Amino acid sequence: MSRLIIVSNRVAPISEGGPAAGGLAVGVYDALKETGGMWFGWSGDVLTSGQPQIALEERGPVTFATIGLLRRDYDQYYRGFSNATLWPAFHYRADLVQYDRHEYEGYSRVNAWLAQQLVPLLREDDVIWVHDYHLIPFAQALRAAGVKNRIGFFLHIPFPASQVLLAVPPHRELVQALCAFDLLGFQTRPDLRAFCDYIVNEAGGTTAMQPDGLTRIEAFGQTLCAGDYPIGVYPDEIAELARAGERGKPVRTLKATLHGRKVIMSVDRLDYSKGLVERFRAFERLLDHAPAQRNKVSFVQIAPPTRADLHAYQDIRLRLEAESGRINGRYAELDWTPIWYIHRQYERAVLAALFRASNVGYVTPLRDGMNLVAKEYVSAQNPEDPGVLVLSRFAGAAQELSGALIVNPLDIDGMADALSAALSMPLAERLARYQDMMAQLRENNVSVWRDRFMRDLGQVSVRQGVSLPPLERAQG
Ligand code: GDG
Repeated sequence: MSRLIIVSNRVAPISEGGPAAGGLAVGVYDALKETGGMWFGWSGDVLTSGQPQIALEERGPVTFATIGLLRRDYDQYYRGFSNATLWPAFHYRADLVQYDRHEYEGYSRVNAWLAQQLVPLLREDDVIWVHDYHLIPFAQALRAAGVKNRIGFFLHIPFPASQVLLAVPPHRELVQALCAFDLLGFQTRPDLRAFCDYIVNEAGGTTAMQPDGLTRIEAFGQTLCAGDYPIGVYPDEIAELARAGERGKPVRTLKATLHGRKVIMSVDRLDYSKGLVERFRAFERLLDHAPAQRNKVSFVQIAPPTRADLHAYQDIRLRLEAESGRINGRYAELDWTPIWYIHRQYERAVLAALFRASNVGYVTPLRDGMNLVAKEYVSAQNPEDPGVLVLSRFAGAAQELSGALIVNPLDIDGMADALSAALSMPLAERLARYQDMMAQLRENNVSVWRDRFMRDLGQVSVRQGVSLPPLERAQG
């Protein structure tokens, strides 16, 4: 029986009822419960001294294996190369890339060290699924330690165009490291295409579409497969959460404060990739151009803090505070605040209920691998009176959610027009768009995402040269 080993930078905290966070954690935890297995990664602790030790915790068929990071490792691997170099580059922000060779060495060192920690816990027929940009060299490190198991990788963020990736000095080493996996998963076809473009035009490798839909890649003396696997949500569970919260206190408070005004809703980690400043300006432009909307609509932006110890994140926070203050100063009246900017986290159920209570979901990242909030917003709507999704073309979700009003987040007038159209859209059109998107979300829910990846990982046998049996389900 093959066990599943999930490796991610952070291991999602699991309470009795399952993970509190969204899509990825829920989907991955479900897979682990079915196949049995282990979730390995950083505990979230940063140690100032001593030697980090793995903590093992069993929950039914799932083992959580977590380990702390030393301060220097946290600074170089996580804060430095992962989040100050790779994150901006992969989100097409070459202008924000900060590169320090020592941080890259730290990134490589921590990947090797984490791999060494995992090796003694592995069995011969384990299947390993590694997640995201923090762990690009992980398979290479496992291979160096003699691990022969099948190893897959899923990139949650975009894969950038070659000319942007070249801004990361060790780009070639990173792509070579990716080629040590057996299967690479990207969120969308454009991401997969960008990767293949690098392979062919920068690495001198080859790519070929196979009859099974996977792309076979040969580069750096390795053969592997790659595909696109758009991550989903569980739309019906979110709908149920939203419905259950309809009469809850947060929604009652919102409605009482709005006095019948319409509401535009956004929820994002406070990240410069999410296009918040442009979004605020487009709302301002709506008020500029459509005076009839003044005092008739409020925009609620929930933006919990994230990576607050990085300069670029302090900067976006200051810019956003300035913009919301400026716009509110310009338009607010004694009984109306145009923008409610809330720099705080809310419970998942509260967010779902707030989505349902709002008229427009305003999701306009400058770049986003997928954007689960777009999918959660649609899922949470009242099927009889749904709100409208305004969605950036640069979110991976725009490849699937054609029922949204698709916008370019750099086109402020275009976004203001889309907001105006969304606020006045007749019920029949809202219903048609909602039903179209819900059908898509149900068809590609998070189990489908996970099962497609696991099936393909179970079938690729290019490295071992033999066909390994598909993964079995855990008993009981
Ligand atoms: C990365 C990729 C890709 C947000 N605020 C609160 C809260 N959230 C939840 C949302 C959603 C999740 O966090 C955010 O997911 P996104 O997909 O929108 O964005 P990233 O965090 O950047 O995620 C992204 C994703 O990985 C999965 O592959 O889609 O492109 O960048 O679920 O609802 N949850 C709670 N309180 C909050 O205040 N409970």
